[in-house]
Amino acid sequence: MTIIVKFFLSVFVVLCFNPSAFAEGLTIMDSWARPVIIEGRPGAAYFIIKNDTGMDDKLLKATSPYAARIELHVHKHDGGVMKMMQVPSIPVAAHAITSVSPGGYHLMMFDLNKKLALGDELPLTLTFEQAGVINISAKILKKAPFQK
Ligand SMILES: [Cu+2]
Repeated sequence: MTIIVKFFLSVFVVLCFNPSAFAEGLTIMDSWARPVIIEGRPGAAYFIIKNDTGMDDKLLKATSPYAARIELHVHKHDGGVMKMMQVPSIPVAAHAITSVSPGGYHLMMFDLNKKLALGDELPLTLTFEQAGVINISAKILKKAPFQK
């Protein structure tokens, strides 16, 4: 087997067994959500969007069977005060990464019909303008999976 064939085979294997969700060159990585132990409290979900395409894209909508409503939010510094506001979409430029993470963009989930305990999985359906629908499962964690 030539080196090149081996290379393509290994890429194929990586793509097949990578647990992150991807569609049309858009990859969602490191998805997680905060625990919600008290009923009625809103939840927050985070992930990293990697756009390997040559086209700008944007997250337009998120839904979950566990939440009546999910809003796209951003945190902004405004006169020394951290404010949270709803945004119509979350952009991810061509060949770029957008981090949906604490202190920045996040998904805010309202009227959860289920407590989110550590270790649980939260199914999320993300709709992008270009890439379409991507289904992910966010792990309930205290902090981002890449944080030590
Ligand atoms: Cu929020």
